[in-house]
Amino acid sequence: MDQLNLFGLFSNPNEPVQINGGSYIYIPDFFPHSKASQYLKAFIETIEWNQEGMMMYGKYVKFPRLTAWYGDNDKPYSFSGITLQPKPWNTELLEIKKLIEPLSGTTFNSVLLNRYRDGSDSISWHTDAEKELGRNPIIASVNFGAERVFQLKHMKTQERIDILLKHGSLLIMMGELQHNWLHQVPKTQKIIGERVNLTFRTIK
Ligand SMILES: [Mn+2]
Repeated sequence: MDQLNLFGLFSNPNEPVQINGGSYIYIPDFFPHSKASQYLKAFIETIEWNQEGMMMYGKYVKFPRLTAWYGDNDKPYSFSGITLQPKPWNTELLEIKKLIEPLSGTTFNSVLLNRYRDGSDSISWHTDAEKELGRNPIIASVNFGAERVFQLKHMKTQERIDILLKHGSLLIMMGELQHNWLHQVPKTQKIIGERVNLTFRTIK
């Protein structure tokens, strides 16, 4: 699927966008709307969601979102100070994994799911540079439900990139992005519904 770019030349929307110290691919309509809605419903109904938390300044604080961890092995995965054991893949997760692997140029062995119940659920500035993902991890993020703003911030220059993650969209972060850019999904005052985000990863 080619499209005309700024210079009147054909460019491939699946080509990575090069940014300062990283690259990404964003495909807003990767899944047809109706298919994306089916996935949203299935994940809300069938995933075993948990509200994790962590100790912060001597106090237990719950994360403002629900999470779940699925994968094809029993390697524990640590992030934000917590460790999760994966549950086995289900049909929908395997289906999506197969669809996104060719574009990502890699195979994934696990997926972290995040469920943002409304605008007050969020995730604050962080990177996905956990050491079990190896150097320059490829992370494929699939989005269903309410549109939320995904923000990137360069660690040195503070340069900012905002991407509105649409229902049925695919965002692949690659190259050195996790070493140079933080990302977050901020809270919003807007009255919005649920969003389910799947981030496929490869644990080494
Ligand atoms: Mn992340």
